[in-house]
Amino acid sequence: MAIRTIIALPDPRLRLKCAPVPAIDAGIQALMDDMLETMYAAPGIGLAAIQIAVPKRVLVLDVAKREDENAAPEPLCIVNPEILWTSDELSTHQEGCLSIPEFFEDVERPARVRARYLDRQGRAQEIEADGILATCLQHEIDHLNGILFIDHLSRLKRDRITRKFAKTAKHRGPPRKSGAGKEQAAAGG
Ligand code: GNR
Ligand code: NI
Repeated sequence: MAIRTIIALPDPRLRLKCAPVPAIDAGIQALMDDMLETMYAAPGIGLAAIQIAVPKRVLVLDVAKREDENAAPEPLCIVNPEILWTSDELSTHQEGCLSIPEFFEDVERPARVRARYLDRQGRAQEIEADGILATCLQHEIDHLNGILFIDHLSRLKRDRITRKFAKTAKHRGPPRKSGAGKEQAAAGG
C-alpha cells in the first residue's frame, strides 16, 4: 500500500469522464488499497480514483469516523457505480473536497440515493444511503463524471473559487515532475 499524491484545481484531469473498469483484478484491488490509505491519511471520508490521477470509475468511502474518532473503520470500495434512484426530498450539507483544499460550502442534493456497484471482490451490490453517506456517494460519483461540488454552487461562487485556484497555481508554478508523480502517471493509463 502507498499514499498517493492528490491532484487539485486547476488540474484539468479533474474534468475527465472516467472509464468503466472491465474486470476487478489484483491491480484494481491494489489501487483501492492505495486510495483507502490516501483517504485516511488526508484525512477524508471519500476519494475518487481521478483524485490520484487514475481516470477509472473507482471510489472509496468511509463515513464511520466522521462522528466518532474511535469508531471502527467501515471502508466501502465501489466500482462502476450506477445511481438507480434518488429521493425527491433534498437535503443540504456542507461539503469540502480534497482536490479543492480549504474551501467549504453548503450543497443541496437528493437526501437519499440507491445505487448498484461492484465491490472489492467484484460482487454486485446495492446500497441505499441517507445522511452524509448519501451526500458523499453523490460527491464521489460526480468526480467520475468530471463534476466537482463547486459546479452545484452559483456561478458567482464557482467563478470566484476557480479564479482563486488558477491564480495560486500561477504563483506556485507547474507541479514538479518527480517521484510519486511520475509513478502515478505511469500507473494511471
Ligand atoms: O473528505 C471529504 N469530506 C466531504 C465532506 C462533505 C461532503 C463530501 C465530502 S468528500 C471529501 C473528500 C473528497 O474530496 N472526495 O472526493
Ligand atoms: Ni471530492
